[in-house]
Amino acid sequence: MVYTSPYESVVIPETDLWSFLFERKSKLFADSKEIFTDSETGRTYTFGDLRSTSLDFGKGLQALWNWQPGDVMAFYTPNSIDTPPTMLGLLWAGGVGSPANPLYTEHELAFQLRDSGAKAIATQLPFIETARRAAKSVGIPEDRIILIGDAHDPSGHFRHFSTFRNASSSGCPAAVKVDVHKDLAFLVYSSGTTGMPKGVCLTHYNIVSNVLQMAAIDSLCIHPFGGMDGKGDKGLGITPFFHIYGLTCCIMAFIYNGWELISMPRFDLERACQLIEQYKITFAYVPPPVILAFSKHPIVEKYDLSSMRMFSSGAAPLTPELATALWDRLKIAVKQGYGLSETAPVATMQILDDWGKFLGSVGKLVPNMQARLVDPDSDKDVNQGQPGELWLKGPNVFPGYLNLSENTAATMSSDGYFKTGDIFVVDKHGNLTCVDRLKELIKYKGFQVPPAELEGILLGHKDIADACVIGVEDKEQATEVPRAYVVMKPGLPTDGAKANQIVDWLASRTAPHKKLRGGLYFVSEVPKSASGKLLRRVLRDQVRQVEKA
Ligand code: 4UV
Repeated sequence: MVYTSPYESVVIPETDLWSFLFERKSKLFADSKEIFTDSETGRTYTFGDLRSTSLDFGKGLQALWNWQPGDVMAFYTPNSIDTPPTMLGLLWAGGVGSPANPLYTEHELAFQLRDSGAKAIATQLPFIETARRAAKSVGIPEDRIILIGDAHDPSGHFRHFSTFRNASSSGCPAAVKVDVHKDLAFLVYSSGTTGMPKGVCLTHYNIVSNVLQMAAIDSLCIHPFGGMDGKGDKGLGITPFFHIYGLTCCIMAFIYNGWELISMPRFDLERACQLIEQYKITFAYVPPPVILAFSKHPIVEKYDLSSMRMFSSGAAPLTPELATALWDRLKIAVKQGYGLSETAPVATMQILDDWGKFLGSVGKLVPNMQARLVDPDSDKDVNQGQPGELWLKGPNVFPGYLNLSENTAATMSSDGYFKTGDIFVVDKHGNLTCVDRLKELIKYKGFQVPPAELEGILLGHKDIADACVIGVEDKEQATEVPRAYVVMKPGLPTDGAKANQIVDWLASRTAPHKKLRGGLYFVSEVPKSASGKLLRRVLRDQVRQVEKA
């Protein structure tokens, strides 16, 4: 059975993202409307600033670097209010943005730079050393590293993006013409259903679609120009801009809707509470561990959070208990959304009225989306109420993984659906609930941890013969955590000290969210199929059985 979004379809214009955001015929807000404000400095971009700064930067890229359509720029930076104008200027010039986690190691960053074919890197001063080393290892010249943020390089060696303004010519030619269905706006990285991180190609049309699909749902939840205090809604920018969640739901949706985002460079609970009180913030997009912090931590009591009307939770499952705990304590509703990098990202979302009626659900399909729930063994639809793999179709679904046609083919059905690798049930109202994950991906606080990547590093350890990494639940932190099962080479120690040593050894080679917080266990073998394929799921099911008993 094909499930169709119950919401009225939205009309999606065939427009590039820059023009979609900045050249709307019937703009509903003034150029002076504040859109991005830095939580620490108070520095602000109004809608008009964003437009002119992005235009200047785009022109500067063409004039100074001869930037060509399709050229990729990596963004290796924590949330900065300079990311939106830089990213959009890049798009204006026909470029493609590829954001990376600023806590990536040199090796992790180099992987993405190489794979995406990045021609330049935008970063901030504290991250310059890692950026420089990664750039060198893939042959990006040092003068193609530019700085954003408040700090300039005192030596002047690394150019600040704002200096591109001075180089720009006058006049305002249109954005570089793109084929909105083929040309990419973003290249984000996800491991998908299996293996190493892959470049998820997202076209201009994908992103424009998702902004409009979300806006249709938001119009049922948020009152853009009313707000709690009559001055309009304000969001707290906690979600990382380097993840598709932040990129679409924070950067693009806020510009489109004319909302103000108070952008935090990193999440800190007390600082978040201060900002909510100070700016009278009304909503925020967050992952579940942030809901946990607001519902449990004593520090929250010190602040007046009465302006907050709603959290939207996504990127990992939110339990009904957590949603209820937040409401009981603060009377803040938390609705849930679901999606993936491959769906740009929002595929389903609760509306505010539904959150308490359908606790644990991720809501209904957003407009213009269709879905099937399928038995992955037979590719046949399951009966309603039965769990099945969620397959999705819609204008926000990506065209494929970069240079990986086999992976792309494996993830698309013959009737044009994208196979999510997540198991869902649907109720008679069309509310979807995620009940399990078929794919091997682990999510630590909403961040991706690809097991194959950690296993690959572990196998590079001189003492290790084999390894299998799975996700285990950490209820206290409301997240999964990665755990390794390791086979040592014969005769080597398998005690706690050795396990800790390997955990630390691995941690020094990865970004912090990939740390083996679920521990490392020594085993005599890891489960494999007759053909030698690692059976992570068997191990995961065994662990679940033991934990249940
Ligand atoms: O590719 P990715 O890292 O993408 C995301 C997307 C986050 C979103 C999407 C839509 C929203 O409305 C929102 O608020 C946040 O994280 O990881 C995709 C995988 O993350 C899991 C699921 O396994 C996906 O395949 N995931 C994402 N959201 C949920 C979830 C959820 N609400 N419940 C359970 N799992």
